[in-house]
Amino acid sequence: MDMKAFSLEGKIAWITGASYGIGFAIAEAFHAAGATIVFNDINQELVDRGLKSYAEKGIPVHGYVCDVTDEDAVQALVKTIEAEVGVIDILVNNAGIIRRIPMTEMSAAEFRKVVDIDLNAPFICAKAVIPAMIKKGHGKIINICSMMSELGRETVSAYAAAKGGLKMLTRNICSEYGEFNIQCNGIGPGYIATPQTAPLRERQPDGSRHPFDQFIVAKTPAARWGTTDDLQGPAVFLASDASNFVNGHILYVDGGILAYIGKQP
Ligand code: NAP
Ligand code: GCO
Repeated sequence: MDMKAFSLEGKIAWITGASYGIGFAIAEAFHAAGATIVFNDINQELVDRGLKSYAEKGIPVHGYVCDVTDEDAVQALVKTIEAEVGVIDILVNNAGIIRRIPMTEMSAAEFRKVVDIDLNAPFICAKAVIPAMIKKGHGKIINICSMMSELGRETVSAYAAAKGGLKMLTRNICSEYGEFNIQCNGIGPGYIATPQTAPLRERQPDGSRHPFDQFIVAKTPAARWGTTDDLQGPAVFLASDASNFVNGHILYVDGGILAYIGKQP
């Protein structure tokens, strides 16, 4: 086997919401594999923060302000990227939010906002890049799903509904566009230490670990929270030619948590 199959040389990758966190780590890995990196975030402050962080790592990037829920803005951004950088070979739908609110206390507007960013936006971004991928004869779309694509828990009804839908959107893009040599797969991170999960890891007033932190570590065979680095190899694999016959698959990168019933208390 030629290991060049894992290379992203010559490829243009757009990672949404990648000023920091998981998206930033994926962009870092794609750069190391040879890709040209494009990222967006929701405002100039975050894009500037991202540009500074990438520069500190010596990673040349193209950064743009774009709210991925705004279809006109996304369509315009893709045209700008095509003019300024080139046709997008790899899309990573990473931008996402979570709101942890008991369902009966959550407003419909709050529910809609989570679904808009976590599910509607991946549809909007994929719809914007697929036509050029068809013309080019290949494309890779990676949707950042979640363990909540499979499991529920208290207070995350909107997020679980969105991420469950994102799993099926992934399978449907595979079904509809696989014949054009477009592979659409998902990555389902387990519990990863990023700003999004910081509230679940906060030290208690007495200095003890957060109960949820202790719960997750006990529930994970790897006995630790994941890091964004844990997602880099799987992301490069799904973005590369090495995965050209993998389609509609959700690759769970969770330390084994989905396979494990949990330690006896
Ligand atoms: P994060 O630290 O909150 O970063 C998400 C990024 O997306 C932020 O830069 C955020 O900007 C941006 N964003 C939010 N709404 C946007 C919009 N409308 N347009 C453009 N950008 C937008 O999250 P993360 O932990 O890196 O997670 C990244 C992805 O992985 C998300 O889809 C998340 O659901 C998923 N995930 C995370 C975990 C985990 O344990 N961390 C596990 C499974 C899946 P703001 O800073 O303004 O919000
Ligand atoms: C939560 C967490 C999870 C993780 C991730 C797990 O509140 O349960 O935020 O949802 O972010 O999605 O895969």
